[in-house]
Amino acid sequence: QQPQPPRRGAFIVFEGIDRCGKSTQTALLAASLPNSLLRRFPDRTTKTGAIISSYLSHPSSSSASSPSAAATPSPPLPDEAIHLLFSANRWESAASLTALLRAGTNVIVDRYAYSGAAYTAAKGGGGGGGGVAGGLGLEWCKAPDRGLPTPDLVVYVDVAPAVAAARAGYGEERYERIEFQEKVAAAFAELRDERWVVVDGTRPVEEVQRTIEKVAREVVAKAGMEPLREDLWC
Ligand code: 2DT
Ligand code: MG
Repeated sequence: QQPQPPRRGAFIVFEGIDRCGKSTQTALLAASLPNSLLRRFPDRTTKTGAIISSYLSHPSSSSASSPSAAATPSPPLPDEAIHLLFSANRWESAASLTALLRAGTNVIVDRYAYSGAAYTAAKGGGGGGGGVAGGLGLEWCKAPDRGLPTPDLVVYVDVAPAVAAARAGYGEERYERIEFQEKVAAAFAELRDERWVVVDGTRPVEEVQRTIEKVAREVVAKAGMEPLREDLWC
């Protein structure tokens, strides 16, 4: 008898605002789900990731005119440019993600293209389109990620910005301000699709974990019978 090719793995994405508990929950799921691997975006270990990491550690707002700009050797990156770098950072990993999935590994990622679109759109003055038709509008923000591997499940860890802000370490990186996070949350809401499951991130960690694990196991069972899609937002 011929050996069967492996069932493909499931592609599970976690999304949410800063300090919603995604990192805790992705780690717990990776530890409990057999044959799984955890990745995160931005992947700060690559060349684009190094630029992104330096951008994020800069404490200023999204404005390109911080007072310290004159003292730095290169001008701050425009919102459009950093957006494209975040997308490039995902495209760098796309082939390795699909290879893992095809080989039967369940791939769990902490943030993906939804964060990419939501965080940049939040700079464009709107939750969603916010009346911005061109640069930084939601459609513009989604465009560079079109055609990436499509998740089988998006777990949205839902926590109100005011609750997240009270958690440890808040405010260390760019974007960690309540007013901005409100806009990010509104943009996420516009990106919701049929693959999303919203979990209440204010429940106890173990309870959230059990809820997510149950959904994830169902998705893993189904994903093995469906082709892998590389048509995000197409
Ligand atoms: P972490 O706090 O999860 O390390 O994320 N971000 C993330 C974007 O603006 N665009 C993207 O495409 C991604 C993946 C969200 C660091 C910050 O980077 C933001 C928070
Ligand atoms: Mg963060």
